[in-house]
Amino acid sequence: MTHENEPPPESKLTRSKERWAREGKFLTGKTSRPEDQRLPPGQHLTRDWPTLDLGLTPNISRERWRLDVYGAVEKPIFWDFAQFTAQPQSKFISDIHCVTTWSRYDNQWEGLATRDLLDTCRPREEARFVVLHSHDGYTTNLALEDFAAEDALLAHSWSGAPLEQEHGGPVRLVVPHLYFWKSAKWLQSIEFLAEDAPGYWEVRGYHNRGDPWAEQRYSGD
Ligand SMILES: Nc1nc2c(c(=O)[nH]1)N[C@H]1C(S)=C(S)[C@@H](COP(=O)(O)O)O[C@H]1N2
Ligand SMILES: [Mo]
Repeated sequence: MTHENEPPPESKLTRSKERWAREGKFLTGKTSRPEDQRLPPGQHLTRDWPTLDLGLTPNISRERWRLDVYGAVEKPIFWDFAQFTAQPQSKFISDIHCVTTWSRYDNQWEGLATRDLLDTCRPREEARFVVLHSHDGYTTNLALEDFAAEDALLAHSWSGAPLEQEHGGPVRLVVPHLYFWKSAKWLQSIEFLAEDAPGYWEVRGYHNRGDPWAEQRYSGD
């Protein structure tokens, strides 16, 4: 993982990160694993990249795309694509684990780290959950700690090229430590909430959290 922009030596950004570190906020329990334990239980490795969605492929150009961040935040955001890419850029390499049992290693993503987004929008004290809203009507929910994982980002590029429309371009969320249904494609808005609000698959029998290492595939697992 590399973080390309050097943050200023001291800012409200670094101060809030220090505070989170003190409070143990956003800890996901993620640890680096030896290679033979890299594949979560019940998963198999694939080299291609399957497309999974509701059967709609919203056609949103980078010119028309906007990001709306609202709800329990000190500073709501409404960015066009140029404003979005003017934010600090991160490049993360991570594995994909889909609940339908395929996994794909070493995906190279580029975009805005969710932690950098949080430094800008500043969730209010009561904010505990995040709901992602997408252009196809899809929604998915995350605990704030999961959204804020150190390798989670709002990605506009994959393998050095603009993220393809079928994979959620212009911008999708990527949360590598959870099953891939949490990684909303065609991202439209991000809502911060005090109470949890299960999304499209979460109200249709999928697990509310979706940790692949604990095989949290379906509710009741
Ligand atoms: N907007 C939106 N995001 C979505 C979905 C969807 O239907 N709509 N499907 C989810 C599911 S179930 C999976 S497995 C991944 C698939 O991403 P991919 O098509 O890039 O492999 O996107 C997730 N994000
Ligand atoms: Mo999925």
